[in-house]
Amino acid sequence: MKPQPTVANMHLSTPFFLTALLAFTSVVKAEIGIAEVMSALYVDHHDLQCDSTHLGKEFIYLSPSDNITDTTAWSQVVEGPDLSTKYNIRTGDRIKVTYKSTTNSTTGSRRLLLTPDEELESIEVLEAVVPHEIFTGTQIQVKSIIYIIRTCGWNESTSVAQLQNLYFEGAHSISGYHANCSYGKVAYDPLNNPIFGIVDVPCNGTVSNGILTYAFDASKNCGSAEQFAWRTYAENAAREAGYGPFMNNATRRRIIHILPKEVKCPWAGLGSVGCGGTTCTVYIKGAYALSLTVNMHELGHTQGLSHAGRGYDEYGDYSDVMGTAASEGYLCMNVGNQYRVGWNKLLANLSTVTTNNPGNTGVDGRWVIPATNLTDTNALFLNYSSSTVRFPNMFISFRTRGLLYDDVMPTNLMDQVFVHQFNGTATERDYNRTLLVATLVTNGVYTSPFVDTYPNTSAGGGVKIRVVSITPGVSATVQLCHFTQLKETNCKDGIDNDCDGIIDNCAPPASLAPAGYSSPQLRSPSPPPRPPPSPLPSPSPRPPLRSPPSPPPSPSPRPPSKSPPSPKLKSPPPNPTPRRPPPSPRPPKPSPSPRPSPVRKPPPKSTATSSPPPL
Ligand SMILES: *[C@@H]1O[C@H](CO)[C@@H](O)[C@H](O)[C@H]1NC(C)=O
Ligand SMILES: *[C@@H]1O[C@H](CO)[C@@H](O)[C@H](O)[C@H]1NC(C)=O
Ligand SMILES: *[C@@H]1O[C@H](CO)[C@@H](O)[C@H](O)[C@H]1NC(C)=O
Ligand SMILES: *[C@@H]1O[C@H](CO)[C@@H](O)[C@H](O)[C@H]1NC(C)=O
Ligand SMILES: *[C@@H]1O[C@H](CO)[C@@H](O)[C@H](O)[C@H]1NC(C)=O
Ligand SMILES: *[C@@H]1O[C@H](CO)[C@@H](O)[C@H](O)[C@H]1NC(C)=O
Ligand SMILES: *[C@@H]1O[C@H](CO)[C@@H](O)[C@H](O)[C@H]1NC(C)=O
Ligand SMILES: *[C@@H]1O[C@H](CO)[C@@H](O)[C@H](O)[C@H]1NC(C)=O
Ligand SMILES: *[C@@H]1O[C@H](CO)[C@@H](O)[C@H](O)[C@H]1NC(C)=O
Ligand SMILES: *[C@@H]1O[C@H](CO)[C@@H](O)[C@H](O)[C@H]1NC(C)=O
Ligand SMILES: *[C@@H]1O[C@H](CO)[C@@H](O)[C@H](O)[C@H]1NC(C)=O
Ligand SMILES: *[C@@H]1O[C@H](CO)[C@@H](O)[C@H](O)[C@H]1NC(C)=O
Ligand SMILES: [Ca+2]
Ligand SMILES: [Ca+2]
Repeated sequence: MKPQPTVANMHLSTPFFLTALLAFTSVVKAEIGIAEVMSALYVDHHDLQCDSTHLGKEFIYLSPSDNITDTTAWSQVVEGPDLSTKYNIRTGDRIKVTYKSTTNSTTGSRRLLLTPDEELESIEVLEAVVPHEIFTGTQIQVKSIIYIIRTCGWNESTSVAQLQNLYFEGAHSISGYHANCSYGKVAYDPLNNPIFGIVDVPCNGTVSNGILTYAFDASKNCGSAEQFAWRTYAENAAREAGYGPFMNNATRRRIIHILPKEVKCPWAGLGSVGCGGTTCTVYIKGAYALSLTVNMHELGHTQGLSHAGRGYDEYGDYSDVMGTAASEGYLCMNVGNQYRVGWNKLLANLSTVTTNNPGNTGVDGRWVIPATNLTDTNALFLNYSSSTVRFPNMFISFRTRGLLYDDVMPTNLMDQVFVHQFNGTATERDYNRTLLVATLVTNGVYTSPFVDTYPNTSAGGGVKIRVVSITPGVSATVQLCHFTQLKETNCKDGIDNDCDGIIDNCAPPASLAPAGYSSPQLRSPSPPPRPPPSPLPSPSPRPPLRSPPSPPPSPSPRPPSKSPPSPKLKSPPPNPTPRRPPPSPRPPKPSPSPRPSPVRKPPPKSTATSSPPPL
C-alpha cells in the first residue's frame, strides 16, 4: 500500500478554481520497470500569503500499466510547477516515466526526502492525443456523465432536479452557456450528458489504479486516491446501471463529480486540461455545486483552455469565466480564448506592414469592431513576431453586456475596448494563457511594448491603439498605428515613425522624454492597473455559494465516529476569495487627448501633406 501522496501544501488555498489535466498514459522507471500512467492533474494553488498572486502547481496522476515490475516504487501523483509545460503532456497522452534511482532495491521503498517531481527522471510522450475540442465546421457535442457523490455520512450537496435545472433547464444553464459563448458551435445536450444521480462511495478503503492499490480516506483527505475512488465507484455504478454502451461509445467524455460540501478539498473545482483519450474529469466541491461559473470554468479547462489573467494574477481577467467571474451568469471567454477553441473569427489579421493600411472604415489603421455579443467575427489580431523577433500577439475586441451573452460582464468593464495578449494558436495542445493588458474607453490609448528593429519594419516595433468612439452595445471604432521608433529620427521619409501624429518631426537631440505619446500604459510590460472592483454588484466573487462556516450541530445520520466538530476544514477564511486590495479607482485614464500637444515643436521643415494618423 502506498503512503498517501503529499498533496498537503494545497491545503492553504481557499476555494478557488483549480484545474486539472488527466492523461491515460504509460510509464517506465529506469530501475523499476514499465507502467501505465493513468492521468495527470493540473492544479493551481492560490497562496494566501501573496495577495493576487497565484502559484501554479500541477499534478500528474499516474496509472502504471500491467507490466510494471516493482509496484512499490510508484508514486500515484507527481506534483510540481509547470509540469505540463516541462514535460509537454496533456490529458490522454500515453507517456513513459522514468524515476530516479532512489529505490532501495532491498526494500523497494523510495526515499522520502524528495518530492514526487524531484524523483522523476523524465517523462517522454509516447503517444500524444489530439482531443478534437476545436471547432472546425461541425458542431461539437460535449459528452459527460454527471454524478452526485455521497460519502462519509455527509449529505449529497444537491439533487438531480437541481442539476437538471443548472445544466439544462434554467434561464441560465450550462447548456445555454456553451451555446451562447460558442455562438452555437458547441452543444451540451441532455442526451449526451446524463445526470446519473447519487453514488454512495465508502468513506475509506482501497481503490485500484492500474496494477496498484491505494488507500483512501475521504474523511481526512482529498488527494488523488480519494478522487480516484469517487471516480471508480461512480463509473462502476453507471456501468451496472446499463450506461456501458454509452460509456464505451463516447470519446472524450467528461466524468463530472458533484461532491459533498464537507469534502476536504482545498479548491472549488478541479478540471482536466483538455479531454483527450476516452475520458477526463471534473470535480466540483459541494458549496459550488450549483455555481454556473465554477462548473463552466472547469468545463472550459476540458476544452483545453488555460486561465485568463491580468497583471500577475492568473485569474485577474474579470471579463472571462476562465479568469474570475464576479457574479453568476454567462461571462463568456475573451476573444483570445475563443480563438484558441475556434469559437470566433478574426476581423483582421494584421502584421507590422499591414497595420497602417486602410481598415474597414477606409481610413488608414482605423477599424470598427462589433460587440462580441453580436457576432463571432469579433477580433482584430496583431502579430508582430517573426522567426527572429518575439513580440506579444494581441487581440483587440469590444465587449458589452448582452442579453444573455456576457450578461454578467462587470459594469465597470462593459462597453470598453479590450486588449489581450495571447500567444497561443488554435491548436489542440496549446495551453497558453491570455493576459488582459488594457480596457479602454473613448480616447483611451494603449501603447504596446516596443521591440526595436528599426529600420527593418517587417517585425517588432510597437503599436498604439486609440479608441476613437464607442457606440454602446454596438461597436467601437479604434485607430491603430504601428510605430517603428520611440522617437522619430528619420525626418525625411514622409512617415510618422513614432506615431505621435506628426510626420517627420524629429526631436531635438537633447530632448528628454518622448512626451508626444506618453500615456499611462507605457509601462505596459509590467502588470496593468487592476480593474476597479467597486461597481461590482458584490465585492467578492461568489459569496452566496459558499458553504456556511459553522457546521450544524448535526444529529447527522452518521454515528458518533464523525470527525470532531471542531475545525472542519481549515477554518474557512472570512472571505471566499482572499481579495485584492481595496479598489483603486479606474485604471489611470489615458490622457484625454492622445494627440501630441504642441509643446513638442514640429521641426520647421515638416512638409506633411497627407493628414497624419491621429495617434
Ligand atoms: C509494457 O507494456 C507496454 C505497453 O503496455 C509495452 O510497450 C512494453 O513493451 C511492455 N514492457 C514490458 C517489459 O513488458
Ligand atoms: C535499504 O533497506 C535495507 C533494509 O531495510 C536497509 O538496511 C538499508 O539501510 C537501506 N538502504 C538505504 C540506502 O536506505
Ligand atoms: C442531511 O439531510 C437530512 C435529510 O434531508 C437532514 O435532516 C440533515 O439535516 C442533513 N444534514 C446535514 C449535515 O446537512
Ligand atoms: C443562450 O442560452 C439560452 C439559455 O440560457 C438558450 O435558450 C439560448 O438558445 C442560447 N442562445 C444561443 C444563441 O445559443
Ligand atoms: C472507515 O470508515 C468507517 C465507516 O465508514 C469507519 O467505521 C472506520 O473507522 C473507518 N476506518 C478508518 C481507518 O478510518
Ligand atoms: C454511439 O455513437 C454513435 C455516433 O455518435 C451514435 O449514433 C449512437 O447512437 C451511439 N450509441 C450509443 C449506444 O450511445
Ligand atoms: C495571419 O496571416 C499570416 C500571413 O498571411 C499567416 O501566416 C497567419 O497564419 C495568419 N494568422 C491567423 C491567425 O490567421
Ligand atoms: C505570426 O506571424 C508569423 C510570421 O508571419 C507566422 O509565422 C506565425 O504563424 C503567425 N502567428 C499566428 C498565430 O498567426
Ligand atoms: C527584417 O526582419 C525580418 C524578420 O525578422 C527578417 O526575416 C528579414 O531578413 C529582415 N530584413 C533585413 C533586411 O534585415
Ligand atoms: C507573448 O510572447 C511575448 C514574446 O515572447 C512575451 O514577451 C509575452 O510575455 C507573451 N505573453 C503571453 C501572455 O504569453
Ligand atoms: C504557446 O504558443 C506557442 C505558439 O505561439 C507554442 O509554441 C507554445 O508551445 C505554447 N505554449 C504552451 C504552454 O502551450
Ligand atoms: C448585445 O448587447 C447590447 C447591449 O447590451 C444589446 O442592446 C443587444 O440587444 C445585445 N444583443 C444580443 C444578441 O445579445
Ligand atoms: Ca512623428
Ligand atoms: Ca519620419
